[in-house]
Amino acid sequence: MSVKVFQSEEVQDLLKAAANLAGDAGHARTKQITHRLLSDLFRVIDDLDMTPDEIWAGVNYFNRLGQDGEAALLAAGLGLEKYLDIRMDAEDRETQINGGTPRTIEGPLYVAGAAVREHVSRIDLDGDEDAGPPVIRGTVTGPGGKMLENAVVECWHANSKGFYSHFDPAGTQSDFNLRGAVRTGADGKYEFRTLMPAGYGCPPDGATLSLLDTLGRHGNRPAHVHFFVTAENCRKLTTQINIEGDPLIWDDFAYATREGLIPLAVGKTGGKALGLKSDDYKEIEFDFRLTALVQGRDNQAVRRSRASAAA
Ligand code: MBD
Ligand code: FE
Repeated sequence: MSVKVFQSEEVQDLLKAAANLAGDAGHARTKQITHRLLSDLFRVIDDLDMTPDEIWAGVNYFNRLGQDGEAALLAAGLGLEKYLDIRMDAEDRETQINGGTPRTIEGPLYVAGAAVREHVSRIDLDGDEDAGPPVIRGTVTGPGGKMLENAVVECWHANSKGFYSHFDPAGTQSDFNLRGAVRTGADGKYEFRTLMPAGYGCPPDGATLSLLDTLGRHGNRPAHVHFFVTAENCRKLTTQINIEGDPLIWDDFAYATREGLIPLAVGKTGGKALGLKSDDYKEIEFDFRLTALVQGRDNQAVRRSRASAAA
């Protein structure tokens, strides 16, 4: 079958009716986007001669995706979240904002509500036999390289099994294990004492991995640590660092790895004096450079639905 009906008046009228373009009621922007998305979908069905079976498989897939609570995970895996970063990067270039730490995707596993500590936070609340203790430290600077006091660095990462607290399928981690927040002093310094993460893998029975399997892709991320960095009169930075040496660094299913976000992990001794679980530890130094507001506005802070808990 190779019919082409998209351009017909009947179909064009149907699209306008479905998005209520002619009506005054409803939300104009949502109507515009719905009309365009639906139009593009209808066009693809015509162009690729998609069959009813394929359409219903897709509809059913959305149901499964929602049941699994994985829509945001799929958005990362299909590069949609990366695309938003590419667009923000381009906007920054256009407005000549440079010198900031590269942004990279937030991902779906942040939990709001971690206690904010001064300068240093030890965030490994639970033991983890398979993980050594890194210290992640550095400074927060603003436009012009000024050290920022009262900047807040939030950090979250997986344990040695690649599981995040709050979302752990084994359900064995404390609330806020491997999640924390610190406020910088006048020296602009922050420090997290923690345990080394391993890479994340999509839930094996979930809708996301099922599609990735069908595409012949994997659903794994290299070991990484997420950050939000906020300070007065600066734009909120959303970024991650990778743990150097992970074989998946340049094969991340969520496309979050970037040059400039792979600091060295340097072997050190003296961990006992810092209260770490072993004297040998890895020091990861990473400095955050924040950028100025754009016409008084933070144009890179993203509103999205996020988990939260009480610390
Ligand atoms: C993660 O830990 C993550 O960072 C992303 C982007 C997607 C899934 C799990
Ligand atoms: Fe992550």
